[in-house]
Order: sequence, then structure tokens, then C-alpha cells
Amino acid sequence: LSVCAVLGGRHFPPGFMFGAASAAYQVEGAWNISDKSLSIWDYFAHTYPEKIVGNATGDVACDSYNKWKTDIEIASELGLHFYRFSISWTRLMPTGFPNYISEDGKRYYNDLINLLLEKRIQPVVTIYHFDLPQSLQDLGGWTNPLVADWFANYARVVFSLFGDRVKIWITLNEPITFCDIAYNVGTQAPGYISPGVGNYICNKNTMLAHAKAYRVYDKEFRSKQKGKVSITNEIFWLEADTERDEEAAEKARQLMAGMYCHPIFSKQGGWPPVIERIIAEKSKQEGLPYSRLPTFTEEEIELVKGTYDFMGFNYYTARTVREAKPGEEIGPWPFTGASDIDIILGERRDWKQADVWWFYIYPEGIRKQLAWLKEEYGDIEILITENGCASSSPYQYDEVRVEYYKDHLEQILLSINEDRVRVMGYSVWALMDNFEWNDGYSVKFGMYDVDFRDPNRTRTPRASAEYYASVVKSHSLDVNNKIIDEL
Ligand code: PNW
Repeated sequence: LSVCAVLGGRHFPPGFMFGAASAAYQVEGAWNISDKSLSIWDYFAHTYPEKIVGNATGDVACDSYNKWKTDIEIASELGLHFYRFSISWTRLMPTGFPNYISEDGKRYYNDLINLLLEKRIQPVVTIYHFDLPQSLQDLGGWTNPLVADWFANYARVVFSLFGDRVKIWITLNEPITFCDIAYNVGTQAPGYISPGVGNYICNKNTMLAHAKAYRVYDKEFRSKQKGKVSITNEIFWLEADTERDEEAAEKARQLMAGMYCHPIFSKQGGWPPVIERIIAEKSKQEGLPYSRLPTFTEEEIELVKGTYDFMGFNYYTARTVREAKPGEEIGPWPFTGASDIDIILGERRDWKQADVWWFYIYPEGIRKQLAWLKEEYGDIEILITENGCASSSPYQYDEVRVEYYKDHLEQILLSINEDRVRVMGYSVWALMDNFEWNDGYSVKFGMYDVDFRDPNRTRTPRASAEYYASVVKSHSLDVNNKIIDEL
């Protein structure tokens, strides 16, 4: 393996924060402990075992409900500045509503937050990471407009219980995943397929839910708690296949990033105009009396616009984009294409594939995406809330992952130094292996291996843990040629 040249000045700015991430359903287990109720992922995994590799569930996962002290120990070993985890709605508020707060749920997150702070690790909390109460799903879940209030009421409880100590909040993690992947592909809970309809209704409701939670923070908590609130979006870098495809690529970016960013981060607010126009046109051609894309009222546009203190961004992979040929079959968005905008997605031959089907490695993509976000929405502080690589190399020698971190961090330094993007921090996905949704335990993202056959769920550091710890410690990339050499 090539050793990175010893370059000078590869330091991150002072105050740049390094962290690692997890999510409740993927690590906690303890799915039916105490008064916890079922989330849509509990229900989905139990009801459709065939949709998950190895019929796996998150029933036990990493057992972080019991092993949270070990998690903090490893976060501490890595020297992390922050640990990003999510709160399980059904553990804290089993009815889904604020009429009842679980004492055990409250204690669990208080313990976690307090010990992190004791170890000088800042808690960065995701309020929602895919695990809606099943009781609310029974009422339509993310397609019922009332979900915006249900979520804001839940967020109010979370801010009031933990906001004295938590200063960085993510309202929703990757709405594109639980709207578009859920309703177009059906692989994410709740597993209903309603392409071109359900995904857009969900999309609108997530924007309102996020905004209402943000306004609750503004009105009721900000002056006392002085924290920051935003949303995290997952964005593939979408690159024109050839020069002629630039227009198609820009449409695709507006569909992937714009649908979840424009209402919040743009000056005008509302849907990205190009997408709004195209879907209205398509709907008309289909004989519908109105657009499949639900409209925002003027009031709603104002409610959502500007509801951010920074921007959360998850980056993993990239795709090429080209215009579909007339009559060409277009697979489901966001993996293979998007029929509403008539585009086909692909990959370049020199993008190496990671150990999961949807993942091609393109480090320059993160820099290009950061530049696009700045160009599109202005000079907003950006927190990279997830970046990481699936690798199934034998448990400790994960050279692909080490190289992935190094190559992406190099691009981030270029963004900061050359493109003047205000990247405030970086978080690895994931601290440890965990329940990787439809891929169960077969796909591994962890810096720590977790032995899922061991009732103890023993965590063992990989080379990537050692590498990342040295980056954090030196606050630079001028490190660890030794680790890279040894691989
Ligand atoms: C993110 N895709 O989700 C999530 O925030 C994590 O929970 C997850 O474990 C991580 O990425 C790794 O997958 C994604 O299929 C889920 O393109 C699916 C996709 C991308 C991201």
C-alpha cells in the first residue's frame, strides 16, 4: 500500500471537532425492556424477516442498552471530541405522545450523557434516526401531516430533559432514507411502496416536522440552553456522466439534495423550482388535477425557511448522471435513476466498490458536494455527521477503511483551505459494527469489530480505530505512516 507523502501543513483548524456516530435501533438492543413500545423497525424486522439478511433484527444488536459504559470507554480511547447517538422515541415516550415519559428511558439517556461529559466527550444528539413509534405508523406515520406536531412534541420533551447538557442537536437523520428509500424501494420501514406519491408526502412532512421542532427550540429553550439545531441530509455526489449531461446532473442534485435542503437553507424557501415544475408537468400529463408533489402554503414556506444553525451532511458515495433515452427503463430513486426527472444513474469504472452493493468510493465527491452546498445555500457552517466505509476484511486489518478515511479527510482539508467551506467537524460512521438495516450484520462499518456471536458483544479495535485516534490526537493528517505501512 502506498504511503502518504509526508506533507506539511495538513492540520485541521483549531476547534475542528472529530467524532463518531451510532443510532439507537442499530446499537441499543433491549427492544422490549421495561415500558418501551415497538418502533417501526422492531415491527418491520419481526414481521418481514425475509427482507433482512440472515433474518437479523436489532433485538440485541450491540447491546448498548447495557454496554453503554464500554461504548464511552472506546470513544474515550479514540480521543473523540464528540459522540453522536440517537434517542429512541419509543424508549423515552412509549405512547408516542408526551402524556407519559419512561423513567427507565430517561435514566438511560441521562447516564449516557453524563458519563460522556465526565469524559469530556460532547454529546451530539439525533432526535430521530428511522425508528418511529409503531403506534404512530398505525395512524399513517410520516404520511400523516399531524406527524409534524407529534415530532415537535417529542422534541420538546427531549430538549427539556437533556438540553441543559446537549448543545448540538440533529432533528432528523436522512429524511431521504425514510421517505425515498422507504416509499420508492420499500426496503426501509414501514416497507410500503408508493413511488412518486408517498415519498413526496413524507418529504413535505419531514420539512414541517423539522421546522416545528426548531421553532420549539427557538421559542422555549434557546435563550437558556444556547445550543445549535439542524437536520442531517444524506447526499450522494451526482456528477454529469459526460459534459452534455450537466443539466441532467443538476436536476438530479436538486432532487437529491434540494428536496431536503432548499425549503430550509435557501433564501427563497419552498421546493427547488425546477423539480416543482417538472413534477407538476408530469402529473398533468398523467391526467391528475394537481401535482403529486404536495405544495407548501406561503405560511409553511416561512415556517420552514431558515430553521438551521448549521448544516448536517452525511457523505458516502457518488453516482454519474445522464438523461434517460426515450422509453428506457428507469430504476428506483435514489439508487439507479429517477423517473420523475428522466435520469439514469451509474458509476465510473475507476470508482472502487466498497463491500456493499450501493457503495462506490469517490473521495473527490465530498469536496465537490461541499462546494456545491456553499454555492447553492451560502456560507453555512457544515458538520459532517457521517462518513465511513463498508469493509468486510478480516476483522482488524481494514486497510480499505483506513484509506477511505485518509482520502476523504484530505478532500475535506482542501474544502476548508482552498474552497473556504466552513466545515466545523467530522464524524465517522460508525464507532462500532452494528445492525446495518436490510444488510443485518453482514455489512460492517465499525472502527471497532463487534463479535455478535459472543453474548458479551466484545468490541475489538481495528486498524482504522488506531489510525483515526492518531488523526484526532495530532489534529492533522501528518500521522501514522506507520499504521498505513504495516497494513
Ligand atoms: C446511513 N443507501 O444510512 C445511516 O444514517 C446509517 O444509519 C447507516 O448505517 C449508514 O448510512 C450506512 O449505511 C444509509 O442505501 C442507508 O444508499 C442507506 C443508504 C445510504 C445511507
